[in-house]
Amino acid sequence: MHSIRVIDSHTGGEPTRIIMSGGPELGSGDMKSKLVRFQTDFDHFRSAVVNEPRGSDVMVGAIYCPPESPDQNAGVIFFNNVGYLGMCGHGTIGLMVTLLHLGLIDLGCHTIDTPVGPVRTTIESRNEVRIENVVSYRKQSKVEIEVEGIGRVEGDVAWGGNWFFLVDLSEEELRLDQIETLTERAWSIRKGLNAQGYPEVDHIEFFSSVCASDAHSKNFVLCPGKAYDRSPCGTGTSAKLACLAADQKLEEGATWIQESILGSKFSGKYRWLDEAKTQVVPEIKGTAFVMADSKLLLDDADVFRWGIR
Ligand code: PYC
Repeated sequence: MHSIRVIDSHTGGEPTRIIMSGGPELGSGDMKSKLVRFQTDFDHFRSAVVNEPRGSDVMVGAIYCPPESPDQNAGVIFFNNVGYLGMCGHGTIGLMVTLLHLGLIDLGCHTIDTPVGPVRTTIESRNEVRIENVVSYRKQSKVEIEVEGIGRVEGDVAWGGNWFFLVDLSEEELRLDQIETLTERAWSIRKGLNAQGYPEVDHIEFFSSVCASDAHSKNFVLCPGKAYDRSPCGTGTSAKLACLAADQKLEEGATWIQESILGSKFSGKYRWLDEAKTQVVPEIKGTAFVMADSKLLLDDADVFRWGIR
């Protein structure tokens, strides 16, 4: 019988399950090479941890690793029901709250290595974390695609640690009781986009200006495995900040409150990385809660021990 110790948390309603021990041995090297080893040799661990019957489509998993260099505090690789994520904002907030809960780190500043670069974090209290995300940018604005069953759709392609297609639905109200139609709409857009020259984009983000009075925008984010993000999505909010900056719709340093489809909120701001103003360094702040400290058991006799794939 193999056992894996995991800690579950949620950030604005979006779960994160972190492998603390009993996970795959990823060896030494940088986070990119650890990610390749995970994908190539140990993908069954990913499925065992996040897929049914132990997990669900919405579960985001993570493996806590040693950092690339002793100057950093930890390394992390995020994954989901279908594969791996470059970065994960809600997951990093969950990771920091988890490490604090376990007494592995203190309040204050810590740098975490991810496969797409280091992320600086500040744990402000037991549940509140600020992250300085990886450099983000808008790759292309006003991309027009033809979507089966919908017609012409326009949006921006942007990087916020993952690739996003951001569609402005300003006049529409994004409501929880429309999850199924929003999911199908976003999935059709993703298929159209991937077929029409943007294979890298795996997150679709709708945003509306119909939102809570203390927010600037409400979003609906469809993740790569067709589950919607319950949180406002840290990498999606970073991509949004990059677009706002490029359009000169938000001043450097000004606060942006992003509401999720559930009503949970992240606050964000950005600073320009370069004088030419092509890339931003986003900062995202959110709240996470630890929910479980458990041992997953993988019984050799169980045909579903590596999850339903
Ligand atoms: O918070 O960056 C995020 C995220 C990505 C996928 C789900 N959440």
